[in-house]
Formats: sequence, C-alpha cells, structure tokens
Amino acid sequence: MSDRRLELIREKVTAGERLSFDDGLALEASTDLFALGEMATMVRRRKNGDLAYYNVNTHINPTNVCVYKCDFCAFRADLNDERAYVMSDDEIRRRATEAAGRGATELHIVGGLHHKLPFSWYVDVVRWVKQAAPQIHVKAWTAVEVEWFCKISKKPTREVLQDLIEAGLGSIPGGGAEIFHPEVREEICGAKASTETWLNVHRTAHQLGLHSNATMLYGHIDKPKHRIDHMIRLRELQDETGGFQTFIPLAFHPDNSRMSEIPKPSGVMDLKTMAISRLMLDNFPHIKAYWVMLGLKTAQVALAFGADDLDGTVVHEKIYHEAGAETPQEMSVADIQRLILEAGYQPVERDTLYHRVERSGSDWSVHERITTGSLPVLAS
Ligand code: V47
Repeated sequence: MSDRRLELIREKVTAGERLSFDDGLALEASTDLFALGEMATMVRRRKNGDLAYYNVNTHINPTNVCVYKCDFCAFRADLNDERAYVMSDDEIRRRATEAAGRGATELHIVGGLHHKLPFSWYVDVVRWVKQAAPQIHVKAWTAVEVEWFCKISKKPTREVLQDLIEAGLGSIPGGGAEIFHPEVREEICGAKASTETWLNVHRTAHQLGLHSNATMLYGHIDKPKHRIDHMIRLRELQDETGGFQTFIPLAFHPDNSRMSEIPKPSGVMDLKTMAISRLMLDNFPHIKAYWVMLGLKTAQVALAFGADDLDGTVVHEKIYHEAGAETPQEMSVADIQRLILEAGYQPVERDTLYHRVERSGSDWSVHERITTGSLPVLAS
C-alpha cells in the first residue's frame, strides 16, 4: 500500500471518521505493522484510556457431542465416539460451586449440539449453575446453539431466549460466528446456523436486553475481503442495536481438526488482525486478545495493537486445548496484572458486563459500569 493511502486512513482515524470496506482492504494489504498498531492504539486509548481489563472466570463445556461436523473443530465427538461425554447435573453444579469458591464472577458455558438432549436440559444447565452459585454471571450458549434450541423445541428465538433468561442467563458469548462470507462459511461449516441466523439471534438477544460478544475465526481459508466483510456486518448490527460489548478475533488452531494441514496464523497476522479489528469496529467498546488462543506473549503484545481486554483466568477450557493450544489451563490474577502493567496499561478486574470488581479477601463486589452501552440493564 502506498504511504499516501495509509496517510489518508490515518487522517480519517484521527478525525474519528468511519473506515470503508476499501480502507479495510488497504489496511490488510499494508505491511507497516507499527503504523497499524499506532492507529489502533489511538482508537483504543480514545475508548478505554489506559485501562486494560481481565476477569475471573471458569469455562464449562457440558457436552462435546455435536450433530455438526465443522471442519475446524477438534472438540466435537459423535454420539458413539469413545471421547463423547455429557456432564452430569452433579458435576455441573460442582463446577459452579468450585468456581464460586475461587471467586469467579463469570461462568462461560458452551458445548456441542447433542443429538438426543432436549432443550429443557440446556435450560436446566443454566438453572443448576445459578442454584449452585447465584452470584455468578452466566454467559452461555452461542447463537448456533440457540438456533439448535429453536429447532428441537420448535419455539421462536425470542421464546427460547426468554426461557433461558428466566433460568438465569446473563449474556451470550460470541462463538459460532466463524466467517460470515458465504464463500468461506459454506466451505468450513455449511450445515450450521447461517450468517443471517447468527446475526438475528444476537439482534433478538439485544432487543431483550442481553449484551453479547462477537468472534471471528481467522487464519484458515479466509482472505482479507472475507474478514473485512465480517467486521462490516457486525458493525452494521451494532449500529442498529448497540448490544455488542466485545469483539474477539480467534486465531485458528489446526491440530486434530479436519483442516490440520493448514499452518497456524503467524504472529504478524495475529497482530494485524487485532489492529484492523480495532480500526474497523469503531462502534465496539472492546477488543479482546484471548490469551488462551493467541498464547500469552502475543496476547500481551496485542495490547499495543488495539486490544484492551485479556479475558480471564479461564479454568477447564477444552475447545482450543483439544485443537493444540499449548497455553496453560489457567493464569493467576497476579500473572495477568503483571502482563498488563508491563505493557504500560492499568489492570482492571471487570465482571462480564464491564462493571469494576473490587475484592476484599474472598468476597467481591461490583461497582460502576466502566463503559457505556445503549442497552437497558436487565432486572436481576
Ligand atoms: O465458535 C473452534 C472457535 C469458538 C477452533 O464471548 C476454534 O467472551 C480456533 O467463541 N481453532 C468458541 N478456534 C469460543 C468463543 C469464545 C472464546 C472466548 C471468549 C468468548 C466470549 C467466546 O471457538 C467457536 C470457533 O470459532 N474454535 N475450534 C480451533 N480449532
């Protein structure tokens, strides 16, 4: 890309103007990593000052049995597979109690779409964890799962979400988005929820007062135009609802998947994708560097490329570890804080909805909301 083109983009970013699809492609074509990082940092500082967030959370993946066979997934199992499992209600409750004992503020619950389990089981999972740990925020079930619930329950999206909210659902995680462009989606996960369905589940969730996140799985067969298209579709929905909190670019991990011949995305691609996400998604308050996928070192450096959130202490993560992630299962709060401080930012513990968390011994309490969103806060 010519210096002049990058200069024009820099002028737009400085003026707070929205970048176009072509600007996105120009950024993708640039190899001036420092310029991308500098522009992304300008936006990141404008939105989040010198704060960088983390949370204390636990993942529960209640089953790995899945009707779909997405090419990138190393986690799923067939019904009769020897790796197949379904956690019992006791196990699920125990996980929630354990998480509460460790001071977690969030349970992140996602899994497979089991051939035989009814919708009521997925509602019960939310109910069980809320009974075991009422103070914990439950971020559960991706839009792909919600669509599956509609199929098996024969209920519309709104009703499915209302049932889950009634059981204690607090927000929706960003998984299942993969790449929206049909050239890629049909190739890697053509059977599961379509782009329109994914977006519509989030639209409906936002209308019901739930916040949600969005992801993008990159570094496989995707091209620059697919990634920019993905971001623009999210930006358009965010203009409409304001319900997204955080965008999480997910680096593809090929091991044990049906795309195992594809090399992992490079460090340059990870950092460029982070910076471009920050620049294109001008209406998303947060960009997350998910350390479990990126590795600790890249996640820390990503704080200089537009990221303002490192996600959590994360215990019991299975989806990426099955796909070859070599990161530990857990990071201590002291480690996360050190990574953030070393990168020149102020660590802030947040809850799922970006309230500041304060701790005293094993007790915690939430304080003011750190960032604004246009959604009404649900009555608890
Ligand atoms: O949708 C699956 C991805 C996602 C692989 O909302 C893989 O805060 C890389 O969405 N290599 C689920 N990625 C996880 C997810 C998530 C993670 C952290 C935080 C949040 C949030 C959401 O994991 C799937 C898919 O895109 N995935 N397999 C793989 N082999």
